[in-house]
Amino acid sequence: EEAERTFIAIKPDGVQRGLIADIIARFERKGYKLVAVKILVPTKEFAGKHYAEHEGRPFFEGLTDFLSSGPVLAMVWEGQGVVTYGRKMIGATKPLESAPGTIRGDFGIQVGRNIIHGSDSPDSAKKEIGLWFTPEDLVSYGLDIHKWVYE
Ligand code: YYY
Ligand code: MG
Repeated sequence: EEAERTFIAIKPDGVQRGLIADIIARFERKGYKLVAVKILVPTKEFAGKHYAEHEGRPFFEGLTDFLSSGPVLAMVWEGQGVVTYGRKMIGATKPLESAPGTIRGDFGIQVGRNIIHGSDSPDSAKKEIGLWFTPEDLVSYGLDIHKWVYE
């Protein structure tokens, strides 16, 4: 059975606010494995591809302008339940509706500055990982803590 993976990106606001280490620590402490990571400034066109499902919505221009406005930390995380649980750790789309303890709940206020992206399904995860990374970018390695995280 194939390992479950999700695409996580810290948006320009999260990078500028110095939240990279805090966010990585949350996924790491949960027991998930980091299999790819890079920092880059996406072009507006690339941001549009990433958010293609939202093309035509009133917030699309602002959203793609914002995602391409500065460095983004793109990551792939692996582990059981990582797509759904990753979204739980991220919180609701609107930070003021995100529970305290979630990333958006702890760090954000407005929807257009909600710090982080996470794939919403295994299908989107596959698409987004394929858009942001090549297969060779994904590192395959064993993690010795896994015997303490998984039965
Ligand atoms: O998956 P998630 O990021 O939680 O929300 P989406 O509904 O996919 O929207 C993507 C992105 O668009 C959201 O993170 C912020 C922005 N956005 C917005 O600026 N205003 C909205 N009313 C809805 C979404
Ligand atoms: Mg979404």
